[in-house]
Amino acid sequence: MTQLVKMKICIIGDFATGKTSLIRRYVDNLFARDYRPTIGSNVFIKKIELSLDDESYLVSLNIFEVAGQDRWETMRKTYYSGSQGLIFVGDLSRKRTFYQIQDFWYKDAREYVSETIPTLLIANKCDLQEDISNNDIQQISNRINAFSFLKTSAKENIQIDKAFFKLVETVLKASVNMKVSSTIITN
Ligand code: G3D
Ligand code: MG
Repeated sequence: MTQLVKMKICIIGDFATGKTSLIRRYVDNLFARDYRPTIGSNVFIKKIELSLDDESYLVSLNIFEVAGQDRWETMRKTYYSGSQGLIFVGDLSRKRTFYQIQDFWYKDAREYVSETIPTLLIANKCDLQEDISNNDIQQISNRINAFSFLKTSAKENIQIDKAFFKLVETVLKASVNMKVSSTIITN
């Protein structure tokens, strides 16, 4: 029997790091954009099937992306609340975007979500000249408690499925381990 799971994740990072491009690549044909002015974010939905410990799951993944910065201060609570996983996105061609994750975005998220929330760091635009070393990315990854960092290119379609899949799998494992049955709807 397949268990249906609803999962909310947030994708966070500076303007123009490639958040929308990554999601569009990932969600492709099943792309369902729903701009909700009340939330101030784009919400994208993708259904994913996966197996874990002899159970099969159909995950309805809701990906939230901040649409504009203007209303961030008032909207961020709604945005983060109830999210089960986080993806921080830095732009490999702009070192500063990674330090912004550590100094701003991570701290911002931490006001609303637990330190233990499954977190992935995406280093996007690996098709461009890199402006930051792997060591530096690894350090930032550790500081924000990410379980891993992955280099991607939304332009060249590199490692994008893998990145989202890893996060979904990690969230699912964490919720199964914690027996958070409220996130699992069985029918
Ligand atoms: P955002 O949602 O984080 O603000 P976008 O970022 O997805 O809107 O992308 C910002 C710009 O970066 C876009 O360029 C987009 O095409 C480009 N971009 C996104 N991902 C990659 C990538 O992996 N490699 C390269 N080379 N460019 C990328 P434009 O010029 O359309 O504004
Ligand atoms: Mg965007």
